[in-house]
Amino acid sequence: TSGQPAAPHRASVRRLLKRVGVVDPTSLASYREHGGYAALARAIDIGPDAMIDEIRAAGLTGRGGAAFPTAIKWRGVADEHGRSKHVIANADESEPGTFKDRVVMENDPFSVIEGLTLAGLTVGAEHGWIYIRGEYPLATRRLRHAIDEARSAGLLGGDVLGSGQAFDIELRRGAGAYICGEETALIESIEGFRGEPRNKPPFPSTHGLFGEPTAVNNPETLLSAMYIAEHGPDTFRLEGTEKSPGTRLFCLSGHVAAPGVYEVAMGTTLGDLIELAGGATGTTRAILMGGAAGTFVGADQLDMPLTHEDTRERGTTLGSGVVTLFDDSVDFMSLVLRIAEFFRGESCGQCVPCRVGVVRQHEVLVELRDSGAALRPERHELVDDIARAMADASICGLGHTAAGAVQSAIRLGLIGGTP
Ligand code: L3W
Ligand code: SF4
Repeated sequence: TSGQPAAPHRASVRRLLKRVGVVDPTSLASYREHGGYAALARAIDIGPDAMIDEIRAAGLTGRGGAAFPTAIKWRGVADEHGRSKHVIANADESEPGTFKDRVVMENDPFSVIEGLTLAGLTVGAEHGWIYIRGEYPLATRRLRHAIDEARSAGLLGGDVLGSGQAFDIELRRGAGAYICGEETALIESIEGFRGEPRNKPPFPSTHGLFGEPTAVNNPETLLSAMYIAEHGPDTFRLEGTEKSPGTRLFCLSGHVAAPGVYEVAMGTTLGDLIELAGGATGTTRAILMGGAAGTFVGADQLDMPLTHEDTRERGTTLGSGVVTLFDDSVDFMSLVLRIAEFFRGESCGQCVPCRVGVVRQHEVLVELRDSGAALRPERHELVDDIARAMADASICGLGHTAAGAVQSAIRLGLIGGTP
C-alpha cells in the first residue's frame, strides 16, 4: 500500500506494556497477581546504591525526550544527604502526538505508583508527586484510586513494604499549559506559581521542588527502572543497541492503518515500526518524529534505526516517541502553520528570543501562505536567523525546539517551494 519495505519486521516486545489490557486497573490484588511489587521488593532488597549501579549498568536514559542518564540524575539526588527530597512523575503528557503514558496510566496505574515509590526509596525521598495532564480524567481517577489502595495496603505511608522508609504520593493536575511539562515550570506550578521555567543550572537534582533535591522522571522511565530492578541490567540490555539499550514506547498516528502505542526494541527501524502498525494507508510524504518539538523526515528514512545515535546522526530525534505519518494529500502549509501557531500560543513569554521568535516565525509563515509564492531568499534567511536565536538563547526546551518542524519542512520542500 505504501512503498514500505516488504521484508519481515521485528515483533513488538511486551516489557513496559506487559500488564496493559491484562490486569484489572482498579485492583491492587490483580496488580500483585500479575507480578506487581516484585520490582520494588528487589530494589529494597539490594539497597539504593546497588539499584543505582544497576540502572547505570543498564544504560537507562530518560524517556521524556532529552535522554539524560537516569543513574546520574538519581545519584545526584541520593548524594544530597540529610535534606528533605522529592520525586516527581512528569505525567503532563502534552507533546502533540504523545499518548503513551496515558495508555499506561489508564490501564496499569499501579505500575506508575510502584515505579515512583522505587525512585523515592532509591534516592531517599519521602515525598512523591504525580503531575498529570489536566485533560486526562480517566487516568487521574485511576491513579487516585491506586494511590488510596496502595496506602491502605501499607505500600505507601510510614513504612513502605517493610523497608522502614516513609514515602507517600500526592497527585496534582495541570491546567492545560504545554509549558508545565518542562520540569522546572512543573515545579513552579506545584509550588503554586505561574508555570514559568527556571534557568538551569542549578538542576532540580540539587535545587528542585521548594528548593529541595528532586528527581523528575517520565512515567515510561520509571517503568523501565522497574524492569531493571526486577530482571537486572543484562536482561534489560538483551533488547536495544549498545548506546540505546532497552525498549521504547512509540505513539503511531496519522496516515497509518492501526494507530496506537507500540513497544519495540530500540534499533528497530522506522519502517518496521510502521509495518507493525499495519503500514501506511497512503503514499507517505513525510513523517513527524518527536511531535511539534521534533522534525519531519522523508519517506526515504524508513531504514533509520530508532536509536538516539541514529536519529541524531540523521538530524532528527526520538523525542517522546511520536511518529506521525502524513501522506501526499496533506496540506503541509496548513500543518506547519498550525505547529507555529501552537508554539506562539504556548510560549510562556518569559525570555525574549522565544517570546519574539515564535511570533516572527508564525508571521513569516502566514506571509508565505498568503503570497502563494516560494520562500524568497531574504525571508529564508530571516526564518533561519529566528531559528538560530531561539535555539541558542532561549531558557528552555520549548524555545530550543520551536523551529525544528518548520526548518525541517522547508528543508524537505514540504513548504516554501523547491528546496
Ligand atoms: C543533574 C546535570 N541533572 C541535565 C537533567 C535535567 C532534566 C534532564 C534533561 O527536556 C526535551 C526535548 C524534547 N545534573 C543535568 C541534569 N539534567 N543535566 O536531565 O534535561 P534537559 O535540560 O536536557 O532537557 P529537558 O528540558 O528536561 C527537553 C522534549 O523535552 N520536549 C517535550 C517533551 C514532551 C513530553 C511529553 O509530552 N511526554 O515528554 C520538548 O522540548 O524532546 O529534547 O531532568 O534536570 N548536570
Ligand atoms: Fe518561556 Fe519560551 Fe523562554 Fe521557555 S524558551 S522560558 S517557553 S519564553
